[in-house]
Amino acid sequence: MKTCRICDHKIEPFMSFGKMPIANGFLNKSEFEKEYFFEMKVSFCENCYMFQLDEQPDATMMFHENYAFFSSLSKYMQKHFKSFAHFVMELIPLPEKNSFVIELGSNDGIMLEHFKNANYRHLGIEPSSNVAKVALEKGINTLSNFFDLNLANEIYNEHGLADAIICANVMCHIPNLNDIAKGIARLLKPNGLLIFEDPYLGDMVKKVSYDQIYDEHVFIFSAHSVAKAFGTSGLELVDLIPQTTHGGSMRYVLAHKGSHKASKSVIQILEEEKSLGLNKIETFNKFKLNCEASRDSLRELLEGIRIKGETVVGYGATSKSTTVLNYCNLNTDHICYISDTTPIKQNKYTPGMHIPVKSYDFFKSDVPKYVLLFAWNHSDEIFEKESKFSEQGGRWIRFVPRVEII
Ligand code: DWN
Repeated sequence: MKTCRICDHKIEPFMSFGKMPIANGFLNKSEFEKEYFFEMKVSFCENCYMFQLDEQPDATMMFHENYAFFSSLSKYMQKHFKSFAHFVMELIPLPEKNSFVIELGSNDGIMLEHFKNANYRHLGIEPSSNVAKVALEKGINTLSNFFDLNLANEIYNEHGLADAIICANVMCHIPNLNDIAKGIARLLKPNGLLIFEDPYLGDMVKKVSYDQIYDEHVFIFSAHSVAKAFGTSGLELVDLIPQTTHGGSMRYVLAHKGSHKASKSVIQILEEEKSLGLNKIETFNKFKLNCEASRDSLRELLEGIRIKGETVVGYGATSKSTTVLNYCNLNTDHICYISDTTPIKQNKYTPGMHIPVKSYDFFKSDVPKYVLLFAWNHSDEIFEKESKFSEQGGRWIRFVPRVEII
């Protein structure tokens, strides 16, 4: 019997996805033998409503000098982070007032560069040194380190308090969330704001997008669980803004208790979550059955194509694809290679199932009939980019929100 990572309440996993490799652990053939695996089980805490991984590999196995994800590779995400930055600028004092912005997990500076260009005092914290280096080369103040209460104190001594602490697709990666919340409360000005967004539990349950569950995502948040987790550090929800990014995310705005008036959306979305049952274990027992059904129909569909002697290639060697490939036990019999625009992933093999990752040029040189869309959260951008594929009779296979050929 384990205890909850947030409230120490006793918890029991409600499902297992089986043995999983490191989601972004793209590797060479020579590394196959020593590849690391862990059993990926998930739990739901009925006391603080936190959806969480039972076991998470050590952070240094996931975030390091060869981290394989660069945020700026998506044009849509570049636009999204520009608007996120301006959303924050609207809520804090102008740079002339010496306002200070800190971003946790600032990656290659895709968002913080807008604050730099607008002359805000800013600081990025990015543990993966290779992506931090890209930001530093853009002149963005970046510390390559993991954020915790100690680092918060060091930042306070050197820079003082912050008007805003922001992050995107990062907070749900941090297992010692209680310590982080204390560090943030320590660093925020009395009327400062914490603003972060992450894949949303409500969307994951509705769309059965189980591929949001992988080693880096130790939590999948809801407004209920965020309110509880940050409440113990004196921070409360003041706004909730649903986002379409990453297949459905939520932007959480928090502040020191009593410092800001909460918007109507906070009550409204908490009510919606109750009606969706995001505070009940039964919802996740049902989610388990939906995941199994999705897995079985994807396998069946790909088996059917294989028996017909047709080939399928994958589009986007996402972290999410590692969960799908290993949970559904899909190998090169089903998918002969996956195309990806990320140089560090190309000419390597996917974690666990060892499917070759090829460049986009390779994909364009021989476009097959069937393409399995692993980067479904970027479907608008990809369908626009690949419009000729469908016109020339190409068929997309997708598995979120349902398994189908389109
Ligand atoms: O939370 C996380 C999110 C923000 O990013 C991280 N833990 C890791 C990562 O997750 P992911 O790998 O599932 O993210 P994406 O954004 O779904 O990855 C898209 C992948 O697809 C990238 O490897 C780039 C590739 N891609 C492509 O080959 N052609 C993407 C687009 C848009 C394209 O046109």
